[in-house]
Amino acid sequence: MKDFAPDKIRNIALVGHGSSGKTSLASAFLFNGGITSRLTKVEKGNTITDYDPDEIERNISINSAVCFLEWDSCKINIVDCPGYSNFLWDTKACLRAVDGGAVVVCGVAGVEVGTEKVWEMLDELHLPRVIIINKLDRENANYKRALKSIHQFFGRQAVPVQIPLGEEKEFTGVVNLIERKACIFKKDESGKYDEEEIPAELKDDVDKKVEELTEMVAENDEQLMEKYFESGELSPEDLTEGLKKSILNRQLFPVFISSAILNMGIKSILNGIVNFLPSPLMRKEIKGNIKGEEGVIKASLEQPFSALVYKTFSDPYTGRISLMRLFSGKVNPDSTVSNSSKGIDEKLGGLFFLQGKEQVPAGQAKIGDLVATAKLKATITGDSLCAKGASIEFLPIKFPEPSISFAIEPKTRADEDRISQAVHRITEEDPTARIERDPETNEMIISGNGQLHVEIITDRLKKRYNVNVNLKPPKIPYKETIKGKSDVQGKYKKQTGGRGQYGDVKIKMEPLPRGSDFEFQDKIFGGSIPKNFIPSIEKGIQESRKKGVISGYPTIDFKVILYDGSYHEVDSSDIAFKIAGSMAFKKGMKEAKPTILEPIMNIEVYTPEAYMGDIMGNLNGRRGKVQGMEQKGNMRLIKAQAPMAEMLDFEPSLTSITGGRGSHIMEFSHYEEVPSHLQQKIIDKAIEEGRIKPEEE
Ligand SMILES: Nc1nc2c(ncn2[C@@H]2O[C@H](COP(=O)(O)OP(=O)(O)OP(=O)(O)O)[C@@H](O)[C@H]2O)c(=O)[nH]1
Ligand SMILES: [Mg+2]
Repeated sequence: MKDFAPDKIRNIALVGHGSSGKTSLASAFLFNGGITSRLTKVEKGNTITDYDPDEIERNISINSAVCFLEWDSCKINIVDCPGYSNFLWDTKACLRAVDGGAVVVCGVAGVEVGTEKVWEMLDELHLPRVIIINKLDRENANYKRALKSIHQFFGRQAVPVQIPLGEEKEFTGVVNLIERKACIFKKDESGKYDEEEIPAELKDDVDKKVEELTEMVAENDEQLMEKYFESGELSPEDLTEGLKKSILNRQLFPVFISSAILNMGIKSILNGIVNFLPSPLMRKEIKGNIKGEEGVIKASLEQPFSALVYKTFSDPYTGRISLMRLFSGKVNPDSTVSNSSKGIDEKLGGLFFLQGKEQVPAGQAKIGDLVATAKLKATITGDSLCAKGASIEFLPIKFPEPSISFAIEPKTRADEDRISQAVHRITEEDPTARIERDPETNEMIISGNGQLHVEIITDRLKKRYNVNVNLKPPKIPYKETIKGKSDVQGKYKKQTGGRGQYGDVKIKMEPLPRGSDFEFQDKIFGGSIPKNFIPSIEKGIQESRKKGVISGYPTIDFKVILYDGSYHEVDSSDIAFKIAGSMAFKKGMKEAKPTILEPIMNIEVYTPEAYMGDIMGNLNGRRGKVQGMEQKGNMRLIKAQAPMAEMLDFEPSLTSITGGRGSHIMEFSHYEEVPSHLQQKIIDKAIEEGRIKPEEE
């Protein structure tokens, strides 16, 4: 593998709404870079970055994948990220590995809900970006409409550097506004084109666009502004330099155009990535902890090695593979480094670059590069690695809480035996997947970021680990809390022949605000209970609060104050106080107006205006509360909150109301009390499931 100096590396993520053409663009990039000998296609299942059988079967990206190519003496590392909302957590983690984003917008639909989500993620990380309006060859593609929606969402700073020649079937080429040249593409997907003068009928339009671009670039640079005033124009070199600076400072976002599947416009985009997006050495804002203190990691080869593990996956042959981004220094294969997040040493294996699923030996890795290594012992996604003694730790990667849970049932005993090993591997790779046993019902619960996510996890269980399961209806993670206060005694006393048992506690229980979970306060003065028994009392309460008194769901958002009690010189023990604590908790819970809480989701729905009334009606029928509405281009954004229990089948309703044109994103927001007339149903169900016994109610 050729060695690239850090300033010759570009790390970019292809991001955007589902199906906007990111994987197809990655294919076109790789073909133009000479990595593949023909243009691979998502439909043919032969792309480098959608290699997983799950992806090929569904024709969508489920996992991010890395690939690279050489362009204009630079190495471009590309992370092809998924666009569907169920998998955006992966996209978010991968953005930590790159220095810029290529935001892909569908030329038919314009900006969609996923586009806006990834834009927010890029904003959060202060990443510069280019925009690509793709699919311009497709029926109903409309460049002006797509550009208008980009302006409406992201402002006028999104500035065209190209305009299309024709669209839909007539899309034949592009005009590059910087060089003022027209490129007419051959119709054979080769990417070859003839450079021509700008067609006379477009001249005025091009002049106007060039002027707009020049003005926007000059506005951000005094020297260029002077030049522009004096001569009335800027040279292509000045424009490029000026653009580069404005893009780096996120004052401008250049808009490119393409047809990925016809291989049109791709070379200009690759030039744009090399010319306009920063090298790893230009990153200034990588915050972290250095030797225990907040600081900024210096992007330099001379600094000690530091890297962030942004992804983990398991390969059937190699085992666990960790993908890391180097932010400083260099590292050799087989060296021992420190995992500063866990405070342990890790021995690296060989280092390799990933070309989709292929492993290309890397030798030494340097600042800026994306490399992978196999078989790290304990390192997981989000961990920081660094040279021993350097103690560099990056900010952690925050993953969303799972938004939906289903019960699963192993089909046979053999499946049951295999499941725990498989679960371990799956959750290692996918930090937002959870598979746990519900202690009350003893059911296996699988949780993820949406129905599709959970279906894919169960598919994986079957295909990769030969574990067959039945997926049962979704589970709502209800909780219990209290609305009132109580003051109770829990006394455990047993006299059996020899040594007895004695524990006696008095506690007060009080509600806490939503989201505070649990607090235990020790207010024992004067030794009515010896200090050494207090942890056992808390433990007794902690264990029994996993199960509420009316529905058996875990209890949250309350405080227990231990204020009095008594003990026996001989008979008192840890276990006796634990039981006393547990008894007091149950009694206290019952006397403090217990109630059931349900998860409330934040929902954002994007829809054409015509369906807005129907969607609001539908949300109202789901106990939803509409919180706001915004006009987003020719779409409307509805923001609402609704109970998870009512939203499980929202997706098919939305598709049928909008004929597939609406999209939505849903995430957990907070817990709220279930209206009293609906609580009995939950209690009945809990009894049916064996979560609680009727007399326990
Ligand atoms: N006509 C046309 N179709 C395209 C173009 N680019 C992609 N497609 C098609 O659009 C669909 C989605 O393309 P992908 O490349 O998988 O899109 P993606 O953004 O990677 O999708 P996800 O990763 O699943 O979010 C496929 O059927 C492609 O063949 C294009 O430029 N023109
Ligand atoms: Mg894709």
